[in-house]
Amino acid sequence: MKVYNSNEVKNVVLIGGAKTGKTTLAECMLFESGLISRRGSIEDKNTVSDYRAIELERQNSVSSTVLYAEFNGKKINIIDAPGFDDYVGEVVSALTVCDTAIMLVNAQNGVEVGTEIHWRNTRRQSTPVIFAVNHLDHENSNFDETVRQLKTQFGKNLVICQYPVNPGIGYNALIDVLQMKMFKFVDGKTEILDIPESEKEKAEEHQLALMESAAESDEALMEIFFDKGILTEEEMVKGFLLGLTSRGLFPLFCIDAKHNYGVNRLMQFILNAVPSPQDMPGRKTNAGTELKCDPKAPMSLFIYKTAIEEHLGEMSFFKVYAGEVTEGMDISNGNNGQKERISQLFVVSGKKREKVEKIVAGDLGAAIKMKSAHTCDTLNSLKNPDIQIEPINFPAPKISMAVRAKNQADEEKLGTLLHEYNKVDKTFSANFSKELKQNIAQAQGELHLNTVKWLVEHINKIPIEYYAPKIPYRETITKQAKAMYRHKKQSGGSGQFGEVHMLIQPYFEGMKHPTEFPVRGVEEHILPWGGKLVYHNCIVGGAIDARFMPAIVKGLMEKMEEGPLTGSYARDIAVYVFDGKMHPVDSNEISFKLAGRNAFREAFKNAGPKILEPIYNVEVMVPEDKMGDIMTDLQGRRAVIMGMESDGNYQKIKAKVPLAEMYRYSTALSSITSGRATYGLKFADYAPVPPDVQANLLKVYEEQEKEEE
Ligand SMILES: Nc1nc2c(ncn2[C@@H]2O[C@H](COP(=O)(O)OP(=O)(O)O)[C@@H](O)[C@H]2O)c(=O)[nH]1
Ligand SMILES: [Mg+2]
Repeated sequence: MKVYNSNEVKNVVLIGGAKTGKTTLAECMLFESGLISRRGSIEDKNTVSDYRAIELERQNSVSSTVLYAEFNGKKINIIDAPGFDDYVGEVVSALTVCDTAIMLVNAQNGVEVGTEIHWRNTRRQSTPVIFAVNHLDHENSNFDETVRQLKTQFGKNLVICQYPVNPGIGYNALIDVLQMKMFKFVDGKTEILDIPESEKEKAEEHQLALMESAAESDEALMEIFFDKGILTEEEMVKGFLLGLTSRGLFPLFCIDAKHNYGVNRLMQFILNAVPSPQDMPGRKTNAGTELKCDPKAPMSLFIYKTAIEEHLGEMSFFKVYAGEVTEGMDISNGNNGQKERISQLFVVSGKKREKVEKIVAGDLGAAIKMKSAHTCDTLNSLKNPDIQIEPINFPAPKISMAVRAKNQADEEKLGTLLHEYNKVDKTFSANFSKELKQNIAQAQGELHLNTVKWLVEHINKIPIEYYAPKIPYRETITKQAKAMYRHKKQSGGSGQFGEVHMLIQPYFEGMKHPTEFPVRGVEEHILPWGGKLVYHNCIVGGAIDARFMPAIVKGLMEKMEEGPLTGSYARDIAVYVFDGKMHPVDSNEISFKLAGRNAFREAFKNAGPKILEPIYNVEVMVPEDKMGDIMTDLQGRRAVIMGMESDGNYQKIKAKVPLAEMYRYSTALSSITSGRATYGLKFADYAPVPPDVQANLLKVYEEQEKEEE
């Protein structure tokens, strides 16, 4: 394959709601470029993009596919992204390396949840967007209504470059306002005709609007437009390039991906008018500098995706940001200092790979068998070994589920496997929680979890099941209490003896010490599970030897780790050991550890003990008409509403909600809003549970303890 220069490459990502036709459009683009001689279809399970077994079975994309089309002597890299929000990680990584997003819209449905979600992703990453209205051949497709919804939702900077002449069954003609021609699709051929009389007025209206929009992007163009009242196609294209780059203009095209109508023209537009990698602002580095796409600079490339490919192992997908990478090149990983050699260099189209000698700044490629390179790493030439490009901002997981192998014997294998899976998918993680004694999987949603389950069961042949995760409760106290405990054991030879008197009280910043005894020493323990244990030595007159103090603290710590109420971690407690007794022969460390631990347990019970539960900050984006239902549902989850903001036709509800009430929230939200809402959550703090909840938790724990006895 030819080596493409930076200005001969365009990187586009296909986004949009599920089933809008992204994968089918990708197939058309490959066909138009001559890479394939026959277009596959979703129904026949033979598209280049959806080639993975899971995608063939489900007939939708679950991960992004990297493709390319060589077209008119240039190269268009295409990333076909999955539509469902559960796979948002794949979209975010593709948006990071692509310079333009093509948003597909189904003309039957107009703006869908997916359209809005993906729009927000492009906004976050400042990616230029082109709209491609698809499915124009359906009986109930509605172009005008689709455009109206797009304008309402995404603003007036939407510029109609094409409109359909005969949408609906038999659709086969569009007016191209940029060229002021009619495109008619007959028997696999495109006829470019003069605009018929009946369409002239409408076309001219659109043309004027289009010129105005293009002129608005640039003062020089504005002047030409004022002077002459018209812009040439070339001038318009220049305006488009500027407008797209600054997100001041969003061109709209018409396609029919099923019949491959309008795709060739869309590709021409991509070549001529969308930003090339050199037109885009540089990528930020961790050092705060900017890495502009410069083929002459020392080489830096960024790994945006890692996939496990059959028979090949890990494949690293990258974008070259500066310089050029060649086969056999020695490189250094900016993130971990490891040296590597690029043994084989590829360009990829679905599962097909072609070996290449060289890839230049701005272009996408892939490599295999990297020793220490992971997603988000920067690999550099040895001249500039330390560059680290800013990592991809992957969304935090939204749901947690406990997961286990159906056969106990597979448990260990599963743990390793899920851990490996995190390398490939940064929006999924699984870790064994020592606290909950469960393997906790975290993901974007239930569809995401099910995809992982499918892969583990079909590819690794380990049957697994998800079940409810335990809640990481905490325990603390609300008032002062005293207790003493004497540990005494007389058996045969040497005995055990230790007696500890203590006072405990809630710990908080600026709390006051009790005044009845002097504080002689303070030890502050920051607990690994949050909060503190502050230990005060108040012993006078040598009632307990200093050498037994560490044993007492150890005993306390043991009980803090397995709280007296429900066995959960305890936190934020101040302990004062103010008296005790020793035996000249029988006192030893173990005795004081036990005395300390049991005195603590007794005191704890009388100190107004409370169970605390994790509270999360939850943000829900809901369509306005569903606000009431969502609020009612949230209130049923013991939520405290913190505020509301509007964002287009959406309302953002901010609330604090106990984690215990968020179980299966994504399913509930989805069923209330028919999948039109999204949410995110983040740990906020611990707060006491209401008395009825506490009573119930105590009861459950007691029963559990009895069972274990
Ligand atoms: N009639 C019609 N069907 C289409 C069109 N584009 C895609 N499809 C069909 O819509 C379904 C979803 O397409 P797909 O490419 O998988 O959508 P994706 O989820 O966005 O990748 C498939 O059955 C396609 O054959 C179109 O323009 N017209
Ligand atoms: Mg798809």
